[in-house]
Amino acid sequence: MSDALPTQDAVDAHVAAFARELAAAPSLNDAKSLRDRYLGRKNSIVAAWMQLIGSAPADQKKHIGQYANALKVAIEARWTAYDEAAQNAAPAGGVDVTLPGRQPRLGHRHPLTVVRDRMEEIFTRMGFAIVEGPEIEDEWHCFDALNMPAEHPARDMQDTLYLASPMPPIAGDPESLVRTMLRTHTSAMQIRYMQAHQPPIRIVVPGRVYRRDDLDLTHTPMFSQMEGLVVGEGISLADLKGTLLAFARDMFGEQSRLRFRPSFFPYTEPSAEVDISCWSCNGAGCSMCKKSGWIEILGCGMVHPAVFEAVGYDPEKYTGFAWGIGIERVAILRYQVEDIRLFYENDLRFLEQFPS
Ligand code: 2NM
Repeated sequence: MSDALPTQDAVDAHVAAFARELAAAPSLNDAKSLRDRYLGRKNSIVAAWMQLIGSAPADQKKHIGQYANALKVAIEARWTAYDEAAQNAAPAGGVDVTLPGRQPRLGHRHPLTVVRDRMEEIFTRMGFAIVEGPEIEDEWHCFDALNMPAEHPARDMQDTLYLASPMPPIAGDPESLVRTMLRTHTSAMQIRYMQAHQPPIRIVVPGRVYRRDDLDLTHTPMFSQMEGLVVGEGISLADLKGTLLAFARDMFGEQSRLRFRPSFFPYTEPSAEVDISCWSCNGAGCSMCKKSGWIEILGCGMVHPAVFEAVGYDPEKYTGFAWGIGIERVAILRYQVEDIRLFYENDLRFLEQFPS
């Protein structure tokens, strides 16, 4: 092509060929050497045409000069357009697609949620259903049905957070106007569940409960519980002990042992407080268990016949057991947290210590 005499057709042919080759150039370096073949000072097509001017007859010098210049301008224009597009397409040096991407900052579950999820998983595998209920309750579900009559000290304003307004009345029913409160335990939901279902029953009820407490290292007016309930024919204290031991071994390790101490709850008879062998020293005595070898972990008992009567179950036919465990207490023991308030302050310096 460089041999072709400078004519307008030759200019058009060179420009078309340059455009075609430029579009096919596999890299910027290939494109640059292509450019040099057309525009370079030496040995390029434009340079060859420029040289022709010197050796051409005087009457043709002007035409050859015009075609050579037209070719130079047209090739330069195409190169500039290509080069600008290439500059915009990638930063200098190009993109290294083999570099690892930036890690996004991931959130994680709250430590109380981790503990609650783990407990739910254990009981789900044992065949329990997870049930949740309302946090605003009435006195019958929270106290009366649980064998806590009107004079019971737990019903006192000192302990319970009553709401200023009653539940919305049901039209035409004056008795529906009842005093409402924040539930002091999730047992109110066990009552609701028994009213709505016939035995056999196997449920755990996780959720927030409220008490009129001042804040300190071990108390918050709101905390979380998980209560469990099993009801059926022939359910015994042995079933209670076996269920809680299976939970303790799964949650705190196979070496766990349990110790049942007689206690009192209005809604169970007999009642017990349960200690677990210290998982830090396995019972030998350390700072974790205050040198006793045992750590108090939950309360439990066989459901009181008065509770069954309140929900319309025949206490001659059915027996059952129930327990209550504090989720914060388990988390405090597991993670050795000094102050229960940390769970509710949302300070990231605390929460980031529990990645999971
Ligand atoms: C506890 C300890 C002992 C309990 C009893 C019931 C119900 F509704 F079945 F009567 N629910 N939860 C119970 C029994 C709770 O918490 C320390």
